[in-house]
Amino acid sequence: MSRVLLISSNTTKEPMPVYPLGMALIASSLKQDGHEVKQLDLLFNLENNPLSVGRSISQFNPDFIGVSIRNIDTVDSLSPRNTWYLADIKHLVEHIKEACQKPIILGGPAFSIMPEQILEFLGADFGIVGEGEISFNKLIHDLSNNIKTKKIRYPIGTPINQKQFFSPLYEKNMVNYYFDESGMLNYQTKRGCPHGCNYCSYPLIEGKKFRYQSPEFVVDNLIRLKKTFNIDTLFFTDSIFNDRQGHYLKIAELMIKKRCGIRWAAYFRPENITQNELKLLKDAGLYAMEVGSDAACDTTLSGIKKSFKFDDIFTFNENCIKAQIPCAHFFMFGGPQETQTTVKEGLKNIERLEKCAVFVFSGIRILPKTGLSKIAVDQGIISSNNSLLKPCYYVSPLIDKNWMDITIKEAFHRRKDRVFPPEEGLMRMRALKVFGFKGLLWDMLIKHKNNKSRSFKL
Ligand code: B12
Repeated sequence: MSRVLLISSNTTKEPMPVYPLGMALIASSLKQDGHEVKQLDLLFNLENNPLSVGRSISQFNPDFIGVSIRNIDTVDSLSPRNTWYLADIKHLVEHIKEACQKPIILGGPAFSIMPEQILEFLGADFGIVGEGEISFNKLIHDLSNNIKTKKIRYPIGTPINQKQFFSPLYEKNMVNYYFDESGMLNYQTKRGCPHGCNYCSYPLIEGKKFRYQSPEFVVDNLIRLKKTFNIDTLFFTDSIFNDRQGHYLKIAELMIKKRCGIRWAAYFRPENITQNELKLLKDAGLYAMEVGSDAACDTTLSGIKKSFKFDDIFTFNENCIKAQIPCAHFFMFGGPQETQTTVKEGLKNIERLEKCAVFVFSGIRILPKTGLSKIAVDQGIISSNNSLLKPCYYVSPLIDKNWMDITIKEAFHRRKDRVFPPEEGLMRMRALKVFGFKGLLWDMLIKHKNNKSRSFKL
């Protein structure tokens, strides 16, 4: 059996610190196989001890080191911080190499989006694309037995099945830190995304088919989380919570039946949802929805290959108002087929969305192996040999970005529930945090009848 040091390299606290769930799952699967595991979370540890990496390596003396990489950048073309997280992670890898000569294995959502580029840039030894629970154990087995192996493994082709899901190995001191800082913990109930949106990386990370945990498994884990750590609020990290098969409703039913007592938020796709379903979700603890509306008119929705129309977004929002569930819609302007006409139409459409928060991004981060990257090459926006490691944004050649940004800003002027540029939202969140507020916080920007204690005068 091996000694494995897992390091979560993510240190960003914006928009909130996010518990390193991927690392907790890898730790769980390694433990189950009998390995000795230490989880080192840089965000939590560096605050307490900047020397934690070197110290952990010399104290724990690992045989293997796994580095989890969550973010590449902020996906925000207007971010004045212009953050590119991989630079710090390169320093981390150099630091590890100075401390020991053990194999460094990379994984995580950011790594899975551009594995070849990141492995080369960081100079690590191996990498696993997509879910790592079973494949990490196999890699360790092969390396320990001198079995020849490729530098990068792609387990997405043989995804883990329903019975192979693991319960995350949450650690008490980390849970306390993240819950205190962000007011929530996280849990994933299923993997995969069957939708073919052309800019999106989710199928690269999780595969194209939904793979569900059984409702019993989910709810037992939630109850354990609550009992062990006294956690009452969480975010379901599923790419999309409302799958068309209605598996999410079964989870909600069981949460009610077992009196789970947890309030939660999740990502929703703006598709047909009935009042009865919304009531069920609310009874099960749903308190806020982040809606992947993504483009603001039918032309640009079809430009990014969405199968819904703006009317669906509108109806979804109206249903949520009736059910009194706060919603935040996320839109990207500047995608394929964006013109002055579609920007104006989109802003008019957004005006129709009442009692909700709206966040707008300008341009779309181009990621490799996506339909958008092909369009960008065809339109001469990027060259075909661009590694896309550094932030690169698609902006429709039919639009002047400056004009678009100014027009959106003017349209949202003086509205607290409309956020553009995205950094504006971070500033509002920071201000609220100073007053001790925690959580998603955008729900405080909306007037809702059932939301009195958390409402802002607009
Ligand atoms: C939910 C989510 C959020 C929520 C998180 C809520 C919460 N409290 O947890 C919110 C809205 C807050 C959020 C914010 C952001 N997010 Co986000 N988010 C996601 C999402 C949909 C799921 C992440 C998740 O938790 N998955 C579940 C866990 C269990 O899976 P996992 O971490 O991938 O781990 C598995 C594998 O990756 C692998 N693995 C993980 N670690 C390791 C380590 C080793 C050694 C190995 C072998 C394998 C391995 O095995 C794990 C188990 O199978 C992903 C997209 C996606 N589908 O992955 C984007 C994603 C991670 N986010 C992204 C980004 C950019 C951000 C923000 C920077 C956006 C912004 N400007 O605000 C912030 C950063 C927040 C932060 N503090 O880090 C990007 C990151 C890549 C990139 N383009 O840079 C993603 C991939 C989406 C995208 N646009 O492409 N996010």
